[in-house]
Amino acid sequence: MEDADCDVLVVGAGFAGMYAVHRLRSDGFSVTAVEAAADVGGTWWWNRYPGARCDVESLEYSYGFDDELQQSWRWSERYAAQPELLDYANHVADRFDLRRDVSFDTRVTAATWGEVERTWTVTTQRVAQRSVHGDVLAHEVVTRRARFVVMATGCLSAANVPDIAGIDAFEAGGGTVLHTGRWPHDGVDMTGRRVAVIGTGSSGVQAIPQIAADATQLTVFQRTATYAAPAHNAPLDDDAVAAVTADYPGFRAALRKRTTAFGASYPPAHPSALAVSEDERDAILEERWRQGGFAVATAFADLLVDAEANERVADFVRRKIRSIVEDPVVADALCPTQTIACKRMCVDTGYYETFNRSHVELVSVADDPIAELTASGITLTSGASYDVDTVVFATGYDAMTGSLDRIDIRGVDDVTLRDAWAAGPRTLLGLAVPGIPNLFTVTGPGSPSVLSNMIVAIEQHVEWIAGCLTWLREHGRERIEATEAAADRWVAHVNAIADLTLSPSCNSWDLGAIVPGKPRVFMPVLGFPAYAAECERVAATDYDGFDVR
Ligand code: N01
Repeated sequence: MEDADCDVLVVGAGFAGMYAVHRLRSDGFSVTAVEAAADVGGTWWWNRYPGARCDVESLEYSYGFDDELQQSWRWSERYAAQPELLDYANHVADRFDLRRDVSFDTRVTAATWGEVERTWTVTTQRVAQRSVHGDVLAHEVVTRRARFVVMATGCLSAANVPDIAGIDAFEAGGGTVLHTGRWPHDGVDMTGRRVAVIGTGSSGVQAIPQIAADATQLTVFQRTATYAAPAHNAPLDDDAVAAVTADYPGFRAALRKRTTAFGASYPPAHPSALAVSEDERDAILEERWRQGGFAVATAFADLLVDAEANERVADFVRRKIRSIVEDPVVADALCPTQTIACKRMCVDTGYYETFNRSHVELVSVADDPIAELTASGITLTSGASYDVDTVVFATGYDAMTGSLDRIDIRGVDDVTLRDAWAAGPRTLLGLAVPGIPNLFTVTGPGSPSVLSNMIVAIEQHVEWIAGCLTWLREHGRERIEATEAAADRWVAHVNAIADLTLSPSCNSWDLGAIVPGKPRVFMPVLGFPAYAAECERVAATDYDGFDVR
């Protein structure tokens, strides 16, 4: 093997990359990380839209790998807002002196495996000059070589801006175009503006009430109505914090035993929505609505496996929407018809109430899609037009594969990851790809990732990868690759589990449905504990399913 610049190159310095740097460094590997943003934080560095907040409770959505770290941090609210999450990322980076091994403002554009050298050559572009608006005016190319690559590029980081004609014309006419995941750092003053928000997923649902508070006029373009339950966010009181911090390790261990690795505050699910009377069911759901967050979505164990059970819960939420929204026509349009909790349920603060405000209009684009942006606003296919001066795309992400696909990754025999995944992503455990040796994906497609608590999923993956690299070192091995057969079995397993549920029944980004033309393959695997046990089994059997040399 030829000399490399470092043992491991980590791509990304969000929560996954930060922990990878710390853990691999602690295990005696030389590590370099590269990060496209100017600092740590990943998702929470980019997502600065008004109302951005995590929908997993803050005491759960935080690292558990170091007890002194978790005892050193005090969350202020039940659900942390983006600025506090970014402060937390900075706190971790400072505490473990992570930045000394991270090159910021550096984007990976290509990574090529050298079979003879058993080394990755990674091409990066480092920003050399930015305009006052932050646009990259010049960059320099820097090449690095590493024995292993860890892709900590995030599941929801490649922004999806629909291919709608006329964006240039709109901007030339003085209009402002924004995406929730690429929000300007100095904020946007919406006062006096006529704003359009396109998209009503988690990001739109959080941003819409906040934008409505400042804008003169807000028009929401909805393609699919969404189910949202109230967050009931509030400051965390000292007793609630102490109840967890008194035994943080026990709390974390209990989280890892939960299917989603979050939701410890929700009561256990009732066995079936169909095994109780209508009154009992409504009483259970009322209580869960009062608890807020994902308590409704986790009320009954058969919610995601029995269509009738699902419909009963969906009906409850629709009745809630109708009780909140005053105009029955608008309420009707806001009532979703698809399987509830098939797409991730939204956790809101005043979302449905916002449509009672006189300056807020809901426009359905389900049957009358947006045709184009013009110098003065938005025109639908029917010809209906809306004058606006700001368009906010809350249109989500090229989820799970987008951030990897955008890099020219070439493995054995120059096979590209894009080609290998042309019919949909194919991995072993969401960690490794056949034909792409010595490269690991953190929370990649085929792992629980976004269907679980991302921080728990990240810790489990980074620890597995660190354990694998340590094993290779101890056994004098230098090359590891997932086998085709094991990856085929794993993809079949992921889809077989999904097919036992109602999860594939809606147009979710889990299926790649947000991005036109993307293959429809169910990407994340359901069930964190069984997944983690399988990862442990593979490691304990000297990496069954991997070709190790
Ligand atoms: O994106 P989404 P998101 N014309 O893909 C619509 C996490 N997250 O950024 O449903 C018109 O959910 C699209 O319509 P449809 C969380 O995991 C978490 O909101 O495809 N509309 C949909 O309404 C979440 O699930 C938090 O018909 C178009 C919306 O845009 C994930 O990120 C906060 C369109 C996209 O919704 C993604 O959430 C934010 C078009 N051409 C995000 N294209 C919290 O922790 C797309 N849409 C709370």
